[in-house]
Amino acid sequence: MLTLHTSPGSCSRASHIALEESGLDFDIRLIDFAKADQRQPAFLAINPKGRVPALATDQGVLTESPAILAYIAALAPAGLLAPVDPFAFARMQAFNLYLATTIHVAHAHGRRASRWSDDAAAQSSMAAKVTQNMRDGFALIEGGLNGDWVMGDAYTVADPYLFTFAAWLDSDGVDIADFPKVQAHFERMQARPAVIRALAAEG
Ligand SMILES: N[C@@H](CCC(=O)N[C@@H](CS)C(=O)NCC(=O)O)C(=O)O
Repeated sequence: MLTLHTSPGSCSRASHIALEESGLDFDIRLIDFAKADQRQPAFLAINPKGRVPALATDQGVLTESPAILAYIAALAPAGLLAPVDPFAFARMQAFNLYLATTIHVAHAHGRRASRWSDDAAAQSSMAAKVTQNMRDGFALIEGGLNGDWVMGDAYTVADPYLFTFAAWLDSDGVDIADFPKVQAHFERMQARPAVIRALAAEG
């Protein structure tokens, strides 16, 4: 059995959607950031990093979105959620790692600047760069999109991951309409039954 520890609207939404798409048996545990659930001993025993997503499996707990997404794709029927071709798979991973290490971090410099500095001036300086950094990152993504999905014609776990970060653009001061392919992808994603189910389960 798979249990995803996830928080509404967070990066863990991508793993939640991927599970919905996979047809695998799973359940979710909602982690409430407003109650600081992620810092409570019960959750730290599951993920000492104090972050979501955390996927509990029969073999142990997996963390880090790109790893969880690749794992879900590997459990799902071949080709359903990730390319079978090794080079295409690596390209999907490159996209997901760009989201994890550049886009996610650029976003976090807004609300979570205290991770990098205790200095109030440095924190506001980092926060002031969020809009520009997100805009630059999404300009790059826009330029690389070619087809309905991140990987072209085939839907993969990169799609819910992109969808999750695209939902943050507005709060980062970026108008998604400035990126027509990203916006069309976002709308395509919103129509998918798996996405509708995951968002409903988030509450
Ligand atoms: N590198 C991790 C980042 C996970 C992460 O930062 N999750 C955020 C939500 S988007 C979190 O749990 N934040 C809680 C906190 O910072 O207290 C991944 O890609 O999964």
